[in-house]
Amino acid sequence: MVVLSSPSLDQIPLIRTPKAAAAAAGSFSVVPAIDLSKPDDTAARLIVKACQDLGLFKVTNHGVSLELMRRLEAEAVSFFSLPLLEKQRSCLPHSFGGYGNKSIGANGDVGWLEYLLFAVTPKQYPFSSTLREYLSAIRKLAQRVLELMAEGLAIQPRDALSKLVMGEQSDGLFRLNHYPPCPLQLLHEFNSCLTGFGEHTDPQVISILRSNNTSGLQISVKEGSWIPILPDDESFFINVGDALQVLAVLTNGRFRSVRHRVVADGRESRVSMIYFFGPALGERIAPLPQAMRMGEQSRYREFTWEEYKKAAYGSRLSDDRLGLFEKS
Ligand code: GA4
Repeated sequence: MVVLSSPSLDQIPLIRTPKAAAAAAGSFSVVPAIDLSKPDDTAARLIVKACQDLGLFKVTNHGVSLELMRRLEAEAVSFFSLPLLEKQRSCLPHSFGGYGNKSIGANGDVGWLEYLLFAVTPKQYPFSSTLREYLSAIRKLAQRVLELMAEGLAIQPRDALSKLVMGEQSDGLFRLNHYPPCPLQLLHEFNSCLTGFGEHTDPQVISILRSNNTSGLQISVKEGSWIPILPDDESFFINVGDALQVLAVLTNGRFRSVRHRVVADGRESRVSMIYFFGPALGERIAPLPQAMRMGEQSRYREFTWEEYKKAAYGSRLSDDRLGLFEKS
């Protein structure tokens, strides 16, 4: 278990999270676990089903070593253990957002967390060799999963989806989040419902998340009801983002950009690392023609990733961003 103190978050403006429906009954959702060592057609079919049912799945036998995952986690823990001033001063090369503390985005959202957020492109140099190694392993994983997805959707060529996010110009982001423990008194006051990262969907194509063994992640498949996800530090959780929901318009059901949030546990430190795979800024985000039936229309007007990203970054975390692009 990771144990970190929370000296830097003392003044956080706290927000209560509405209780999760399923949590009240004490049940946890079982996220489909897709074994990547199984034959491709099996994995491909299961991935597509999970993207339609929940918009979330986890992968096992993914080929990324647990040692690498733990090594990066340990580096994150040492970074977050530094004094606040040092963290704030830490200037990452090519940093996009750098270090952030309780404030999320630019429009007033807050949460019980601190983080490092920065842009990743194949040419850029992340701040440690462990991170470089990790990002390269996750890129390979994303490529594999997106190729399986294309296979499951019967889309040709096999790299139709993966090439959107693998190019030199692709707009990837990486985020290290630390949700510190909080004083017991506060936990009681908030009835164990302290917002870590408020509800939202990810704007990108897919996101690949790994966290330590702490609970906190919840998803919503029905408005207003939340399902806690059992932690699993050996698997990667992969979720559908807004861009993929638009791209994968299927005749037999849509992919869901899953609404998710993190409720701060308060007792344990949660450390998560997420790679968000976005396309190049000029990429057109429109349904893949191969997946649509003849004559079928998209629910959204056409837009580029740049337009969508601009709208997303001007929105509040919980906003329905795709709604802005729906045809009237
Ligand atoms: C959600 C997914 C990623 O964490 C992120 C977030 C971004 C940010 O933290 O700056 C946003 C959020 C995320 C969507 C709406 C806007 C932008 C905060 C926010 C209020 C890095 C991303 O790409 O979009």
